[in-house]
Amino acid sequence: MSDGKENQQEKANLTRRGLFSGTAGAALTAGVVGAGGLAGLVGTPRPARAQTTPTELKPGELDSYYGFWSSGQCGEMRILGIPSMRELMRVPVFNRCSATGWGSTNESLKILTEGLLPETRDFLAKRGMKTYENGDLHHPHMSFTEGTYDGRYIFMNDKANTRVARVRCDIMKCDKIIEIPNTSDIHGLRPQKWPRTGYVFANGEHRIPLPNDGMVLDEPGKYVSLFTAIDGDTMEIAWQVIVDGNLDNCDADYEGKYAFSTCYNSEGGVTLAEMTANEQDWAVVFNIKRIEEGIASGDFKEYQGVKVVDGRHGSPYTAYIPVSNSPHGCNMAPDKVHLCINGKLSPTVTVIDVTKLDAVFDGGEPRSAVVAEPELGLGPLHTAFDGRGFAYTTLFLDSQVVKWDMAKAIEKFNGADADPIVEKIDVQYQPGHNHTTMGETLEADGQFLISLNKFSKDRYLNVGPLKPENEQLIVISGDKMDLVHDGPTFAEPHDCILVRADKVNPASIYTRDDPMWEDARLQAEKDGVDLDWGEDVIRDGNKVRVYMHSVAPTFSLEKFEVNQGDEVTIYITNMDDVDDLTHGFTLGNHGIAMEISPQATASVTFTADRPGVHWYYCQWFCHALHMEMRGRMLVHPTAA
Ligand code: RUQ
Ligand code: CUA
Repeated sequence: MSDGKENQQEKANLTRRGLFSGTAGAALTAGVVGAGGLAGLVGTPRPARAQTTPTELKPGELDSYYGFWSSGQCGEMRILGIPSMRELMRVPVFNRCSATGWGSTNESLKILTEGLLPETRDFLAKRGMKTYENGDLHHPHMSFTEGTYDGRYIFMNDKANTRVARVRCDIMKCDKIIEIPNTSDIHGLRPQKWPRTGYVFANGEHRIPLPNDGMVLDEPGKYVSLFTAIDGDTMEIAWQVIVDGNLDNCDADYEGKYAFSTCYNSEGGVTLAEMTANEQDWAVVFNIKRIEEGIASGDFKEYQGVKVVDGRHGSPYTAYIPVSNSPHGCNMAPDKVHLCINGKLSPTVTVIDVTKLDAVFDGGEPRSAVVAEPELGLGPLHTAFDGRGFAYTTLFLDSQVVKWDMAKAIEKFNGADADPIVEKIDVQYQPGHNHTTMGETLEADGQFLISLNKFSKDRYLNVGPLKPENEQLIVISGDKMDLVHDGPTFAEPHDCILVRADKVNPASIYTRDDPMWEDARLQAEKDGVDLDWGEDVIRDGNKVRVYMHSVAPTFSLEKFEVNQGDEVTIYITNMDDVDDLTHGFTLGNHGIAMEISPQATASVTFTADRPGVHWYYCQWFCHALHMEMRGRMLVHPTAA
């Protein structure tokens, strides 16, 4: 390393240490970190931390947790390594992906279209679209078995276009997307924790008429919001419940009895002023067994093929527990007992003892299940847990995370002179979700906390008016919270989960019988082509099917010919079976590119309406002769 570089490295280290040593100082000095400015910062020694949780990885060392990240309006899921905060992968879900061809390959289009409602398909077809091109992915959560992550699937919502998707954890690809009928804008999403997933619960956030067919328009009193239970195995809708108010976030208990949602807009308003007029809104409790019994006994109405029960006030299916105005986060503690409802507009978190809910459903007073309501600070949005009885709540307005003691909060609620607040730490800035390692499972281990901050302001080099967000890693294994890392992210990761690495065990290469390309397999059989090693050009009227395989650095067809106007489908199987040997297929000047990972088949269909010579090439660097991995499509002009 040259002196200059070393100096820079040293500066970077100092900057980091300096910035972490005092957050007030950081706010003042960020953006003016010249050599001179640094001296003052570095002079402030940071308190020694009791280092029980290693945070810094050397090159080549592996992270101890997977982080599964939402990406908000980017529509994809991201995988990070924790504690390094390195971004490891992006998994396209509701978005389009230029690299992998998600949204243009036949395999991805099938997943993106098969779960759409017929009405949506028609609507999109009229606009020349097969599926939506955007999504707003907020909440990725893994499937559970007996209260902990089981490494099968990750489920996630699309707020923008009212969908729920599933990612297979064996290959880290989305395999199902469904549109949720009868409701609008899926927001909160959580899987059932016990005995297994089971149901995936999803909240329709915005209230609309049911049915929303134009017969009711400006009559907000007739709008409703629906809670949906999806069968996580089949990705079919099990049932829906009509509720009062707008549903926001949700969670489930550790007994398989109840699911919960925060619910605002008890006013039934449509403007901000109307929606926040009441002093109180609710936590809604869904009684799963009663709902299942209600459906079995025929107490439902069917809308768009879904069984819908009426869970508005007075129904046997729900309980509405009054909490302060406009609650947001809804977080079940790993002690199996306490549910935290985050106040947002109120400085409080309402703690509900879920063992008291049976009595509420037997006619008890709804507030009798509330066992604490600590005042924590301004703008509490989400709460995470360490498995040791402490809770960590983000304070959006205060730009802080507050660590508090649940037992003390309960004592205080019962009149004891107790202070539940243990510590507050500044975060940069405006935190939304937070999450602890394994914190939403019975294996919560209290090692790390991530604060997902909506604003980064001065924490990074200025990149223009659109700023990244800032995600901060906080060590929580010691007595004091210790902020150890800033990580910029692009719009807008709402939520994440931190999963112990041994819970997830993805494959390194595909198996040839993967269901992902079932259609290609069936078509090759019909065409009498060996999908693995064969290559052929099959003409079927003006449909042409081109089969080839790839082995670095070649495509088995270096040339194929079609006629202008043919509908061409290209099937490529990657017969390499070594880690990292992904090939690609990019067809020049056709807007076509796709990923073909080891032992996978991928296909794409297009109309060959440009006569001439068109090169295709491999866009995944696979070999010393990768640049030469290419071929030609010759398109014969049709006689005019
Ligand atoms: S939300 S910042 Cu979409 Cu989960 Cu709370
Ligand atoms: Cu195959 Cu590059």
